[in-house]
Amino acid sequence: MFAHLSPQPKDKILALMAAYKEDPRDTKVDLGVGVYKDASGNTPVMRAVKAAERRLVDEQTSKAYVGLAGDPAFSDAMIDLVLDGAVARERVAAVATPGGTGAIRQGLELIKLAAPDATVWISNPTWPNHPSIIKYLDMPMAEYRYFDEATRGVDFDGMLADLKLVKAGDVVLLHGCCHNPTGANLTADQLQQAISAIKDVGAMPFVDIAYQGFGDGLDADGAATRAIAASFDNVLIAASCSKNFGVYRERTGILMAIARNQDERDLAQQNLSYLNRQNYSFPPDHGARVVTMILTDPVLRADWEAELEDTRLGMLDLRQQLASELRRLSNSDRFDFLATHRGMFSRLGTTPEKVEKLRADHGIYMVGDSRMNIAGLNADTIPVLAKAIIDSGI
Ligand code: PLP
Ligand code: TYF
Repeated sequence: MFAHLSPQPKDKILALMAAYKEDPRDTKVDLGVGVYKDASGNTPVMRAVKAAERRLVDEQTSKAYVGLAGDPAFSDAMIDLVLDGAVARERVAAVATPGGTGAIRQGLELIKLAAPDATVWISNPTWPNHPSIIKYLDMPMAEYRYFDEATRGVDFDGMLADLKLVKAGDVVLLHGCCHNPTGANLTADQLQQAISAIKDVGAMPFVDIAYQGFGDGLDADGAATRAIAASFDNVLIAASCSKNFGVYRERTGILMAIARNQDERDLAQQNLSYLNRQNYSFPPDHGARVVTMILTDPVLRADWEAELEDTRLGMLDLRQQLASELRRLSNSDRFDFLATHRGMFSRLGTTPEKVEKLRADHGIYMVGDSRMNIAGLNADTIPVLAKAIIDSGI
């Protein structure tokens, strides 16, 4: 049996994480996997999460199964957080999923059930698990241009030109905020143009929002998702709680399907519960319950928002410090894009060879496409990275 298996491609980000652990140098710098780290390199359990977990331990009286779609209170709280009334609640079907990845997977499977021939359009580049899961499900896939290698901003002309090639009934996968891996995001005006372009061709948007609160703020980061949700009859939204609640390993996420009306919503809901049943029956509950408690308790929520905002501002400050150090060392503004990018990541825009050289010569680990996790930096490592970038001729 198992002798017939073929080796599978490795996840490059996770392989890099393993290589970093193996590196004996105490000067090494981890800018790899997308996990938030504070200045001392810890990934903390957020205060409100700890408090909610304590309360859960004290107050939870049963661990019996919940339901195929998860706890309805989790759906309500997350729909409110992400959509904030942008569409009528009765149009939104939702299921809890194991993380944002689970939501993406279930969303793609829902598309496959509804429209097996639909092509899923992904940004070039995108989070590698997007194409990986789409390929695994054997769904048609295409790419739209997204990143301008010269400016390190969005190649918006290329994106719009490619969106014109999308066919009616296709699906366009968009990042809700804080684009992974580039850090480059659409302006509000560009977003409106992209929405018009997707409407013109008659395609459906699928929004992946994994970093709400890491870019311009909790509310601002939801704006693009809300604008998209309000503009189409049908939208899929995969939201992850891994980063903004710091509950990575608890596997907490949600898939929302916006339907035209309540009947269509009920059908979507029934299909989503069916898909959960086929894949794992009941979704994980612990993280979802913690998130629900935080979102619905005013004291916990205020503390969570405050800590999330500190986290966001800390990353923004690191960006600005790095851009400013590079301005000083290069005597130019060619790295200013780092301060314009938003979220955890920035694509530096250099070759895999130079990325490898940074690793070999300086112990600086970034993903091969030159994606850096900004949260991996601190006041001590910023000058080290900036000097290494300049010394490597980037
Ligand atoms: N989508 C993007 C773009 C991501 O970067 C991540 C990151 O982890 C996810 C989705 C889903 O993450 P998780 O499954 O850990 O919630
Ligand atoms: O892009 C990242 O680094 C995060 C974490 O298979 C991640 O999204 C990386 C790889 C993976 C799952 C999550």
